[in-house]
Amino acid sequence: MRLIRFLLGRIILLVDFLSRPKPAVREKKDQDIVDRMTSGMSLYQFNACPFCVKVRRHMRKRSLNIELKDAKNDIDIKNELVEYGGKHKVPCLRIQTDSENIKWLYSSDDICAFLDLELDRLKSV
Ligand SMILES: N[C@@H](CCC(=O)N[C@@H](CS)C(=O)NCC(=O)O)C(=O)O
Repeated sequence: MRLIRFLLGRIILLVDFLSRPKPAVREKKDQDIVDRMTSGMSLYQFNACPFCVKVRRHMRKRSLNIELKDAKNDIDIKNELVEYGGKHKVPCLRIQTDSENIKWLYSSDDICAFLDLELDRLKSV
């Protein structure tokens, strides 16, 4: 079972690599604004999880530079996710808006939708 899961993971990573979306290109000043928007975010994820790959592709296509945290191999990050996020499930987006305001958003669909909403919000200001 472990071997099958491992092999499936490698296939997912290979297909992802071979079909990677092109990143959006923005003027530097616009990318700086987007980078500021994502600066308080980090994605807790597993390298070969298909839901995490989906979110990473979503980020890449939109050129969203969000810090990746390995919640599978790094025990401190895994513990952080469980303690503050509430469960060991990935992907999970940690969103820090200020020193007291931190949100933990689970589910790949919700994360992708949230990121698009944030981008739309930037365009409208
Ligand atoms: N519906 C969720 C599914 C997420 C999911 O099932 N993630 C798996 C990894 S692929 C997980 O976190 N499993 C918990 C574990 O392995 O401890 C999503 O779209 O994000």
